[in-house]
Amino acid sequence: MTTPEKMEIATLGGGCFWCLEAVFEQLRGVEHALSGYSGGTVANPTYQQVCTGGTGHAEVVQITFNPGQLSFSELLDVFFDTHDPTTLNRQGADVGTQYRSVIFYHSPEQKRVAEEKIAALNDSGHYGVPVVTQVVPYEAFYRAEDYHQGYFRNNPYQGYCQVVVGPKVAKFRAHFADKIRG
Ligand code: MHO
Repeated sequence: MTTPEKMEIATLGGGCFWCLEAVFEQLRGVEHALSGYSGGTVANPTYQQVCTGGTGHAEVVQITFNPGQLSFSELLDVFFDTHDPTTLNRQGADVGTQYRSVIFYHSPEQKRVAEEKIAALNDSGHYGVPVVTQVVPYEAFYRAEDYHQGYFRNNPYQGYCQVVVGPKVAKFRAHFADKIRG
């Protein structure tokens, strides 16, 4: 008999949640990835409200993962490779605080790992410019509307999916070929 593994939760913002969700749901060790909103001032915001930037939420993906198969540090390696953590409140053409790069930590350990990862990226000059990713305590997550869940999987031919999400997923699959779920 094997004891069930205790799952860990991570909540990450790195631009449009369609992108992050599409990447993380393919990562081995991830049980599920949900698109939603964190870090704002009103409960249960709608997508329309978040899009205005006025509620303060970031588009995020909440990831439930098995730390026995995938560490939080490995999860962050994927996060930092698949979005641009150097552009403040912006990912490519998507501009606004809802697209900010942010790690909502769920434990002192996650906070430490995140801060160490960012320091290491900055020390190595990996991006050539400083990382602007926020590291802030997790407070709440509001699941996005149903049509946002699995958006890339369900709408692969939608324009944004073809132009923005698809290339990010392809890059992830090339860089982390050994970590893709079977
Ligand atoms: N600029 C894109 C972003 C989508 S994302 C879920 C759009 O409006 O379609 O924020």
